[in-house]
Amino acid sequence: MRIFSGIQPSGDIHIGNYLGAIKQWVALQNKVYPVRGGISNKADCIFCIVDWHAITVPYNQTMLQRKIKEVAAIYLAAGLSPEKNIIFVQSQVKEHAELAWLLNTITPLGDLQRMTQFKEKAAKQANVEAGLFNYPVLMAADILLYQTDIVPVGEDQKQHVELTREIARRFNTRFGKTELSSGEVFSLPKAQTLKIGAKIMSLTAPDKKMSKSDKNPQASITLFDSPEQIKKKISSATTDSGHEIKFQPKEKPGISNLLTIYSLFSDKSIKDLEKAFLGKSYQEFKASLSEILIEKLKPFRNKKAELDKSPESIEKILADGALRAQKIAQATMQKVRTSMGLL
Ligand code: AQP
Repeated sequence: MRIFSGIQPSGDIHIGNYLGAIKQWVALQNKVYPVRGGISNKADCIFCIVDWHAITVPYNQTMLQRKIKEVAAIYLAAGLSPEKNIIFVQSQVKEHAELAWLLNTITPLGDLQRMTQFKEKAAKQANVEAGLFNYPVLMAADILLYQTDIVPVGEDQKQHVELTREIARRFNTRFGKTELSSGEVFSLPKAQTLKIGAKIMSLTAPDKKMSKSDKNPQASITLFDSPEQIKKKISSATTDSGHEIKFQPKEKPGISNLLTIYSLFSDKSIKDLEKAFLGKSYQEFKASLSEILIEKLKPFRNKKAELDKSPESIEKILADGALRAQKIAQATMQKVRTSMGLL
C-alpha cells in the first residue's frame, strides 16, 4: 500500500490544510493494512512539498524559498517522522517534470477546462499562464510516479485525484500490455477524504473554503498564529442570527464550521459539544474554542521555534527524502519510457 500527498508552499498553512490533510497523514504513517495470507503491512507514506505547483500563480522568489522550509517544518512539527515517511521537495526530483510532460500528451484539453480549481484561480488572475491550466497534469505525475494507491486530501482536491485516475487508466489502456510493456504501467489511485473536516470554511465568509490565497487574514487561522491573533479571529468570526450552538450547515454555516473545528481539535463529537454548550452564548462558545486552539497550536509554535534554530537538520531530511523518492520515481520512469516507445 502506498500513500502520497502534498501541500503547496504558497501563503500561510492554515487549520483547514492541517485538519483536511496533514492530520490524516500523521495517523496514516502508523496504520497497517492487511495484505495476502493474513499478513499486515505498514503503508509506505510519501509526503511532498509541491513547490512547482506554487509557481503557477504570481509569487515572490525570496518568500518561496522561506515557505518551502516552513512547510517542511510544519510537517515535522505536526508529527510526521522522517524515518517512517519520505519527506521531500517536488523540484528536487526532476522526474515529476518529465512525467508531467508525457502525461500532457494523453490528457484531453476538455478535461482540464472542466477543472473547478482552474476556473476559480484563473478568474482571480489578470494573466493566466499555461502552468495554471496544466497544474492537474503535474499533480497526476506527482501521484502516478510513486504508484500511489491512496491520496489523503481535502474535498477541493478530489476532482484532481479523479482526473489522475482517469489519466492512469487511459495510459494503461494505450501503453500497457503491448509488445513493449508486459502489463499495467500505473496503479490506479483513490482520494481519501475525511467525513467531517474535508472542507473547513472561511471564518469571515462561511460559504467559502478557508484558503491560503484568501487576501483577508481574518478568514483563516494559521498554524503559527499567536494566542492574541487566535482570540481576535475567533471572536470576530461570522456567526448566524439566533443564539443556539447547533450543527446545521445549511441554516447555520458559521457556527457549524466552528463546531467542526472545535470537534476535530478536541476529539469530542459534535453531538457532545452541542450538549455541553446548550443554553450558552456564542461568546462563551467562541472563548472556549479560542482556548482549545491556543493549546493545540502551541506545539506548532514551539517546534517551529526549535527547528528555526537548526535549519541544516531540515535541509538534511529533505535531501535524504529526495534521494529515496527519486529511486522509486526512476523505476516508474523506466517503465513509462519503454512502454511509450522512447529510448
Ligand atoms: N479549507 C480546507 N479544508 C480542508 N482541507 C483543505 N485543504 C485546503 N484547504 C482546505 C487541503 O489541504 C491540502 C493542501 O492543499 P494545497 O496546498 O495543494 O492547496 P489548496 O488545496 O488549493 O489549498 P488552499 O489552502 O486553498 O491553498 P491556495 O489558496 O494556495 O490554493 C490539500 O489536501 C487540500 O485539499
